[in-house]
Amino acid sequence: SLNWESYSDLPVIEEFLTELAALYPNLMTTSVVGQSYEGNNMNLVKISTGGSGKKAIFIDGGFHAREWISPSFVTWVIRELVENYAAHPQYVDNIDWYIMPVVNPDGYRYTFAANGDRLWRKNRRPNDGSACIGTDMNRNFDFHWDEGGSSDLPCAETYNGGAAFSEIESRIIRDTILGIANQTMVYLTVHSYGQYWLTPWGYTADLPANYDQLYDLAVRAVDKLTAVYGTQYTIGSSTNVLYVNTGPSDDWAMGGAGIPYAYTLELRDTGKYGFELPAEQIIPNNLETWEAIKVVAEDVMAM
Ligand code: 0X9
Ligand code: ZN
Repeated sequence: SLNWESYSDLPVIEEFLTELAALYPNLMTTSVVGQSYEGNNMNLVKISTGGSGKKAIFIDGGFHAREWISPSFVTWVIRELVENYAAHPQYVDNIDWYIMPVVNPDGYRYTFAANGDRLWRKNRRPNDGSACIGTDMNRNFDFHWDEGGSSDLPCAETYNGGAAFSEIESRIIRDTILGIANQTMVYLTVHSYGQYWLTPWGYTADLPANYDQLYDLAVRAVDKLTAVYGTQYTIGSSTNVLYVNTGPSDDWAMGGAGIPYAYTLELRDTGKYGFELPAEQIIPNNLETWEAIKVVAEDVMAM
């Protein structure tokens, strides 16, 4: 069963979701919002005490297959909100949480497979007219799509898919977010690595109109994260602190879906182990990052 002492493949994560939802039916429901290209489930967790008109936070993990700490952290958030509800009931009483722990399930499973590739990034749909497989789902969203920092070549790691929303997984994420966009205040997409707390935009060095607010919340969240073990994060807009890239989900969440706050989190580390973060770091990573999520939740409660 799922623990945070090692990394878990999709079936173990799904079993965890099913079991937790069965134990806490008044707090958590899981649904399958679609199937990936290879027929894996696209799971959506809703954590809520019911009622209507509540503000929401949407979190996804596993965009990039090899970033194993991402689903590991996102499942930790689920556990914390549900199993540890009594320690901080206000987060679930006042906020609806929508969480998709593994949005690239085919790629994720491939990184665990004996005949797979631990460092696979993209999804697993074969490309027409090419021997190379997969699209970078974080270059596939329809907001300034294909305007730089993505590739038109199917063999590239940052292949944009050839058209916006060419990928079934991207479309399922899009439709899921659009279904709750009017209540969603914050979109968080969890990646690794680099220890960055990124705001849009990726398509331009210009800053979003609400950048001061985006930045202010990020600083307070990162302060709490750093306070746990001293882990340093870099905060800023994607273009300004990382690189130009177009078609990522956070740009679309703000620019396309109209969600006021969107962030990409790049979790541990800064490159010593990179995507292959040792399992001993899972719990420390998750403990410190959870402190930041609490700050986001407190702000959403005040919005
Ligand atoms: O390049 C990416 O997709 C992300 N980094 S990663 O190493 N996890 O692949 C960064 C995306 C940042 N978001 C925007 N540029 N808007
Ligand atoms: Zn990533």
